[in-house]
Amino acid sequence: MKQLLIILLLTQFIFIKTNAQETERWDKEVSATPNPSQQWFKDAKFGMFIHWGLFAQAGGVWQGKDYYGISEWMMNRGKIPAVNYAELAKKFNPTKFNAKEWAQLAKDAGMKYMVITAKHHEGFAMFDSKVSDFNIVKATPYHQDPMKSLAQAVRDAGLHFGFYYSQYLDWHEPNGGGNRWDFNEAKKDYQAYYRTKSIPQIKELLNNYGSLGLIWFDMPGGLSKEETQKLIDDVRKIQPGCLISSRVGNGLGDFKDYGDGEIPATAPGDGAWEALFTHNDSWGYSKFDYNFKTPKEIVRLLTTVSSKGGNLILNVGPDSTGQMPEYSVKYLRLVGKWLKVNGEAIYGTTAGFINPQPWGLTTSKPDKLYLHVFERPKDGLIFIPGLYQIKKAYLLANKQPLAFVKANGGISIKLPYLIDPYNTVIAVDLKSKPISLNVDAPVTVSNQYTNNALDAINAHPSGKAQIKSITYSHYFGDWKHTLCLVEMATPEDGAIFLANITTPGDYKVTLEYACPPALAGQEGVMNLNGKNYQFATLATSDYESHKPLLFIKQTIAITTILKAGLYRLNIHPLHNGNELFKLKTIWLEPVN
Ligand code: H79
Repeated sequence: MKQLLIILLLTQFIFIKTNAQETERWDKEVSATPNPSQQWFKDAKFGMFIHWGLFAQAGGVWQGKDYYGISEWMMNRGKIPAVNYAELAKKFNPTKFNAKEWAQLAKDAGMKYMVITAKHHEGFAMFDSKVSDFNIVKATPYHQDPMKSLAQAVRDAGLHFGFYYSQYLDWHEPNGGGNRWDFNEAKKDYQAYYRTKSIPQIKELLNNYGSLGLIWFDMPGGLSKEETQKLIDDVRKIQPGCLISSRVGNGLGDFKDYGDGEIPATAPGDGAWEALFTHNDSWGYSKFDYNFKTPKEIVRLLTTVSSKGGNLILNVGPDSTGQMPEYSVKYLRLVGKWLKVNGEAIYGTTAGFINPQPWGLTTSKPDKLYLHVFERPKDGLIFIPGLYQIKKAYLLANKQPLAFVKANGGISIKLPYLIDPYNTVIAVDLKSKPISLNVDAPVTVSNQYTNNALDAINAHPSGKAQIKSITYSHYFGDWKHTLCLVEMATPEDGAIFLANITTPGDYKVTLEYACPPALAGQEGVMNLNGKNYQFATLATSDYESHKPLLFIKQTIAITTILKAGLYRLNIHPLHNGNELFKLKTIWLEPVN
């Protein structure tokens, strides 16, 4: 029995390792000397990503089989022979494509740049290419180059235009990366692929479509650091101002891209960076994917990324007729309406210097702080810890001045009502820029909110415990990332959370975590308010990056806070054992 358990645990360990390697293929490092013409990118904050290719023709269906998950990977998943997949081109005829409409949609959405797939991993060029006949002009009944008119329309609309180009993966070519079902890996000559297709096509894109704001490389491979630098030099020679994404690989590139669907845990500093999300779960058009983010979710996502100082590039997947999904059109325009009123608090801002608060997030400009209120406290007092002096505060939407009062440890601004359910912005004129962002500051907890979250990011880990971004997926390739407190396996591997509880009363304490069935039942202990609370863990699911990760909410304590003040919550395993759980959040719910 014991041996079986050990084998079980070992195999799990191996799984975790290989999965980690697979998902660490997102290069996030950039050159120490990035392209200096990146200010437009830093100020832009919001861009449109478009995934368009033969995968839109299939929409996730191949020979009657439905492939849920990211549709642009269907060829790889189905190990579809390249010659058969290429047949999709014969029907690809986007007669409803209208470059001006797409440019107008991006503009109406408040986006400042657009990036479209010139060639995704399937190897099909969505532009007129002399390098390969496997392109939209030669191989489809459409016979036109949509990228020509799109590049023009986007620039005419005043936006920056860029191409996505998959530089290494090419499932159509014997020498391209990734296709091992048709072509023998041992016979692949990546250098030949770069020399005869990848680099010549990149040069076509740089030479034939006017000024490019950026080239978005993805999934590097097959090149040494020197060779990657040479590729960058080639780009620079043709278009010196064109920015390059970090996924060019080998720690080079001008701006950082995080993992698909990932936001960095904290503001990463001054360099240019981007978080990339898709509107639903697939990047390419998928017939069954209706999990579109609502306008409120998009506004809050954009705000979250801005509050850490980065850009959000949000993807849409047009279908094979050239039409954008109905809900993308509708919801992006609503986001644009919000930005028309509140754009000042997003464009050209830098990371907010106040920690995330129970009411929302902040962005900043010199002498200005913007409070993005997602949830109004019951008494309407927006408490800003660490800020003691301000000139004035007003609602950004209608300039209505707001009263403010000194509070214990900061300032409170009185918000009479929420003017916008997506995000109500309060602009604050500062006397001087105070303290900088401090992630270690205590979390404000009170009975003014229906619930209070102590998130993994707020933990002060000790021993082997650490805060980690855990990657998993639902269907296939639709990556999700959740920050968790992990590696707590002995009583020494624990964490402390600091809570500034501003209103006395009873609070319910609930742990939200994931725990593999084989490890459930281990005991932990939480110390709060002078008392130890013991618990045993419950089973959720095994962790594997290619599967969903389930979380459970388990209430472990109720406690009476008699006095407002700073409280330390300490949590750790009771005995030596295996990882206790992956702890996402500790909830402190006021009992009113
Ligand atoms: O273009 C979109 C995705 O198609 C692309 N990036 C965004 C912008 C992308 N390419 N690769 N990946 C994302 C991640 C690939 C992950 C992999 Fe796997 C893990 C490849 C092999 C293991 C998932 C599981 C895909 C195939 C098996």
